[in-house]
Formats: sequence, structure tokens, C-alpha cells
Amino acid sequence: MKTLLSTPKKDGYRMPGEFEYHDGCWMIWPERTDNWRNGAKPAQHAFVDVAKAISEFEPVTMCVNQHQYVNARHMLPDYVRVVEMATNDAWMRDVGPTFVVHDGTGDIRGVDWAFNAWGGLIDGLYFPWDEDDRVAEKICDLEGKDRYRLNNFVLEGGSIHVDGEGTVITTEECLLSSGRNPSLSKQEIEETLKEYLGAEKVIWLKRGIYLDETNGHVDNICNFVRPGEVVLAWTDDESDPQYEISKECYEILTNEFDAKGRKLTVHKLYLPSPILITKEESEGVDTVDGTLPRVEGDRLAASYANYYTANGGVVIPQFNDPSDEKALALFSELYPERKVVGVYAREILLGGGNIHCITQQQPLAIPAIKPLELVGAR
Ligand code: KQY
Repeated sequence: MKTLLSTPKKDGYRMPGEFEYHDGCWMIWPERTDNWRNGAKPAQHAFVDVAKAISEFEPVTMCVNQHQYVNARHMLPDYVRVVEMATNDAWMRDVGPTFVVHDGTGDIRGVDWAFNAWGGLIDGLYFPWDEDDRVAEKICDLEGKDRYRLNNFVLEGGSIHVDGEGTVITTEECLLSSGRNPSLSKQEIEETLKEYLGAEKVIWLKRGIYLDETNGHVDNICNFVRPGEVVLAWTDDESDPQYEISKECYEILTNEFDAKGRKLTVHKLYLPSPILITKEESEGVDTVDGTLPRVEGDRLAASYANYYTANGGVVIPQFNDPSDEKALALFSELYPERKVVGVYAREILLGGGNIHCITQQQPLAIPAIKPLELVGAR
């Protein structure tokens, strides 16, 4: 694996949309008891459910710390590849490489952003994070992909979404937060995104989901269904602080043009009713200085926008809420060519994220084949 000094844009690479065809999906096994309750056992079962659901559509690799290898290998089905890898926690979207593709040659490279646990010593969620910061490099090495490394630019994969055709969506709450790149202006951050994602246009939402501990990652509030079309987490309850946030996003998205000059179609994706941490759930988490505590009654950042788009399928978080069915129905309409699969995800939510946050797709290295031709061929 080479570390390249150029940029993806200069080299003719772009980040593909998640709805494009994948070679596979990467995940990390959860285990830390100061984030995952009851010795991380319920979370491990939830991660197994997600891995099985995605495996119906594409190969899944689970990275596991050394002392959990035997347990993970035992709990996961044999069709999931298990790889020993040191990590601090289990958020592959945020710590894994952002893969970029070259449409002419089909070559794939990784972008390896600096990772500081969502805010470093300012408002990061745990310390240390050094093993997590090495994950992207290790995956590029295992996969034989060259990488671009940004030592001085902090970014997590969940803070960006792209349409694969030049448009990036992100939030100011996250990318302009004081714990990430405080010495850079908004313009400089935007230029870096364009350069390393091979993009031309950045759409800035103001804020993400209410009380999202990532400083409002975009992947919890909005996602591209396909170029020109997004889902946006939504509530009609004007007394909910989320209402103003979603309304503000809606105004921005419906008044913006994407990189190709298209108006965006915005689908409202209704949120579940507020989900609060129970006493039992709170008591199951170890207290450790430097890790965000899980307090009884705290509201969790639940949203169906945090789903994974797989080859021929979409895997949607479920919360045992009446909105679950509505979400599945909307996704069935929006993705008629894919199978819609719900996975109960409260245990992942309790750790601070959801299905999108724990998965990172690796694009397929075949040039000139359109995703739908491949989906149809399966
Ligand atoms: O991307 C995410 N939503 C990850 C959240 C990290 C939570 C750590 N406790």
C-alpha cells in the first residue's frame, strides 16, 4: 500500500454514492463496557443481526480486537469474514477509509482522514482513539488499495453523504465544530471536501438530529436515495425541538441545486417518538472518566435515516415504534428495485449511533458497469 501525496480530485477519483454497487461491507465488533451495556452482549447480538442482513446482499467483514476474536467468530455465521484488528470502539463508518473510484480504470483508493473520537479533547466521546485512527490504513493495506492520508484534517465518514455525481451534503454543526478543524474556515473545509471526494458542490445543512452526540452527523438526518433525491428525518410535532431543525434542513434542501444543476426531491421520513434511556439500560453501562455517560431519561438520537444501502437491498433500523412500518413502506416505494429489510436496532442506538454508523461500504472495482445492471444480474 502506498501513501499518496496528491488528491483524489487531481488524480481523477470520486467518492461513489452508497447506492452504487459494492464489493462488500466492513464492520467492527462492539465490546467496550463503558459504551455498550451488559458487557456489550446485547449490542453484539444486534451487530450479528446487521451483519446477517447485509450478507444477504454483499460480503461482510467484521474486524475484531484480539481478545474477542473467538467469541465473535463463534457468534457470527461462517459466511461473515472475521479479521483481527485493534480498535477503540465499533464505528466503522467513521473510522474506516472513505473509498474513491476511478471510472476510467476501475481502480479504488482509500481516503484516510484524521480521527479524534468526534471532537478530541474538546468534546470527544472517549479517550484514547489511537487504534481507531489506524483502522483506515489497515483496511487499505489488507485490500491492497493505496491511500490518501490527511494528518491535519479531522473527519468521520458519517459526517458526509455524496450523490456520486459531484454533490456532498454535510452539516455546519459538525464540520464547523470546535473539536474538529477549528483553524480552518468554512471555505477551506469545503475545498478540502471537494478535493478529497472528487466533488464540485457542498450543500451545508445547519444542524443534525437533536442531541446527536456526534455534533449532528448528516447520516442520521438525511441520505441520498439516488442522485437528485434525498430522504430527510421529519416530525410534524411543532413542540419537539427536532421540528425546527428538520424544517430548516427542508428549506435548505428544497432551495438548493446539486452539482448537476438539479433541484432536489426531498422525501419526509417520519421519526419514531422520542426514545429515552431506561434505568436498567443506564445501569448496565460502566462509568469511566472521559467517556460520555449514559444517563436514565436522556433522549437518544433515533432516526430511520441511518440505514445502509446494499447491493439489491436496504437495511433499515427498527425501534418497536408505530413509525417503523411507515418507514418500511416509504423505503419500499423509494427503492422498488431493492429488498427492504428491517433490523431491530435499539441496542445500537444505546451506544450512540445506528446501522449506517457501524458499516462502511467498499465499492466494486469494475469500470463501466452500472449498478442497476449488476443488481439485475444477481
Ligand atoms: O457515528 C456515530 N453515530 C458514532 C457515535 C459514537 C458514539 C460513541 N459512544
